[in-house]
Amino acid sequence: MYTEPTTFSAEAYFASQPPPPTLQHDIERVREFAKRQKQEGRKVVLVTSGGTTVPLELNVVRFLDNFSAGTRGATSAEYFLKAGYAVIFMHRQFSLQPFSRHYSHSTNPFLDFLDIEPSKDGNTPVISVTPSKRSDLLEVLTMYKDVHKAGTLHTLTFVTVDDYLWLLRAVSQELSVLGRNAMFYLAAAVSDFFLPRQRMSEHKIQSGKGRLSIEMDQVPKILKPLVDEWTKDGYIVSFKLETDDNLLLPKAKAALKRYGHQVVIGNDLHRRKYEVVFVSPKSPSSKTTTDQSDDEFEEYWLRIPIPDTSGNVSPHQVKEIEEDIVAELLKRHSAWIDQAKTTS
Ligand code: 9Z3
Repeated sequence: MYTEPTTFSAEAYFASQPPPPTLQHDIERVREFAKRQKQEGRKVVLVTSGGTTVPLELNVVRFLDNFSAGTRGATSAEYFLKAGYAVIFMHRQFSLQPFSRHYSHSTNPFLDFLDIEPSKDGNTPVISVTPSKRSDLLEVLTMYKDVHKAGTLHTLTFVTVDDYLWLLRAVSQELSVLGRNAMFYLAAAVSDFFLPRQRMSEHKIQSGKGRLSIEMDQVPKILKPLVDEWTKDGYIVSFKLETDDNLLLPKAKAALKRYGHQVVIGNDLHRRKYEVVFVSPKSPSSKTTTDQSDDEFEEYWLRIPIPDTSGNVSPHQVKEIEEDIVAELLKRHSAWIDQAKTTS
């Protein structure tokens, strides 16, 4: 008989919440991808991106969602690819993706910069790209085609927090073959609370009975087994999102003490596109512990100027903070790899 735990450990969670139906297929593709990248000598980064949902019904009509358009993840994935990394891009279905993000239907719909030219021979008209948009498109399209040809981008999709957690566990286990050459860039906005399947209503929750109360459980803290069990040597970067500035640094440090990974990137919801803070242990080799004092962590602030929003600048010309975030991480990841060589 199923007895529900009061708080879910990762183990209890995976024992009671079913895997997504495509998990086995996804794992096999990731295994092949990781093997090929290893043979070809590339570093691999898992980028998670977008928000997870928490369904309230088994036949789901309603769900809770987490804020995230997927800009951070999709943009960063492009910079990792440019730097020669292979990328596993694990994203929320329909959130932004590398390359196509430049032509998002809401901010830069591609139909708006296609022209129809009358045909010269009286037959089919010709479609052409508006001249002012050509150079940007050419640059994005060239990168996109190159990445396809090189086979360095692998995409996975999640919707619910269940999908996300099952996938994260499986992918991280597969990436352990890469040892220190694997990086985890956990930019997805992951639900903190969920409704276990065993307590979900089968059908649409009916209205007409007044206030709706739903008691949710805490999603297990998945960074702990990620660091300790699933990928012992991977370079792990998590993100901390806050709306209260005063909480950002204490929460980032608390996460490092608790999980013992390499970097927490803190961002404030409203300033996230122009300012982030890297928090990491002062000595990267030291294992963090819960009783570690706050001065054993260092903070590194990254800021870019707030761009001109007059609309005169092409989205492609605007400086993106992810370029600097990724550049900083490339240095840190290399140092982390070199460190293992000198200590072994
Ligand atoms: C982030 O903090 C991301 O930077 C954003 C990116 C979600 C703010 P957008 O996709 O936004 O560019 O619109 N991601 C992590 C959020 C999160 O759920 N963090 C957990 C927490 O803060 C820890 S893993 O507790």
